[in-house]
Amino acid sequence: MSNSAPCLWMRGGTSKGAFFLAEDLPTNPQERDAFLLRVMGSPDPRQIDGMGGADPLTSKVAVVSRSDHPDADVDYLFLQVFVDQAIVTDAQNCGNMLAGVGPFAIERGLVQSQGDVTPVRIFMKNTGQVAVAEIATLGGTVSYEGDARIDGVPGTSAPVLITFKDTAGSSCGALLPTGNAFDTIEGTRVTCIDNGMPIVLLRATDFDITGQESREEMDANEALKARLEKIRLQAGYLMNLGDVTDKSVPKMTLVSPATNGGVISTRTFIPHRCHASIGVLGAVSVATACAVEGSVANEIANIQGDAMAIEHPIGETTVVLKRDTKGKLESAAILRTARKLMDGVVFG
Ligand code: NQM
Repeated sequence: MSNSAPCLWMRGGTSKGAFFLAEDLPTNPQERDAFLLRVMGSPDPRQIDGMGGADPLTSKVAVVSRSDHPDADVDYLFLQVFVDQAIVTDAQNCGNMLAGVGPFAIERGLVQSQGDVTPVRIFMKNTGQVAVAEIATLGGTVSYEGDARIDGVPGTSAPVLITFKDTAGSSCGALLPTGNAFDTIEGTRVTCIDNGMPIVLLRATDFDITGQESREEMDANEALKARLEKIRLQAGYLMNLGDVTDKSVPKMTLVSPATNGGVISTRTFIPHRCHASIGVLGAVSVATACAVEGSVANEIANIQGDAMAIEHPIGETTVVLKRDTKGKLESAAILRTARKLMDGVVFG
């Protein structure tokens, strides 16, 4: 079993992790996962013996290769390495790490830069759709510096504009996998939706909280987390995901009215810890739910157009929904940034 591999460590959006060429990792998934657990230092709440940051958002892996897909330049497989359990899962996608895939593909020569902005077409293997990321390539090399700003990341960087198409039902087979705008699970009204990320939306007030609590307050609320997990395990079957005990989906998003001029306010469990902000595809799914009549989000959403600011613990993430002439959702676009942090060899 190999115990080292070339690796680029990058921040992608509000996540951080390891980017590998597929050819540099063991082909056997068990061997690959054992290597990645050692690289991150899992299972251990502090990940002290590895590179992981003791947080699901900094314990992530992107595996990239040239694509055979007719509409894509590269394939991207996302792997979530659990922090305190020996689990590596491909059961979810990650739109934040996705922001680093274009720069990585150009850095490694999988895609040639073209002019000042290079579009990189990325086949997301976890869910089977193509996303297009526009990468700044001034002078033919990837530029990381620029004036784009996203909540959750200090300072500014070059923009990475990402457009998603055909994400409805990416993991669950349908945008509304239960066939309903809302369902009742364990006596609680929920909306199950998948527009790139399977999400269960719930009203914060149904849990006797305001929905404005901090990430730390949410994480400390054991009664809330136990009730959410009970609902999540049942939602897994209703959403065609089966037994989700060891899966990182569906995410659980508590919604409340927006307080900063956005469309809606969120606190998202991913699924056992509260997200510092919100995932990219999570935000796309929440924005979509806001537009679904009868959903638990729609009744409190303050919709003013197709640019939907989804509020979260440390700011907002704006999703731009584009529709065809019949009003059917065609694509969703989102602004991210990325930064190269370290290029070298990592040991497992
Ligand atoms: O929803 C965290 C993140 C994510 C996923 C998570 C993501 C997305 O913020 O597209 O990016 O939900 O586990 O990195």
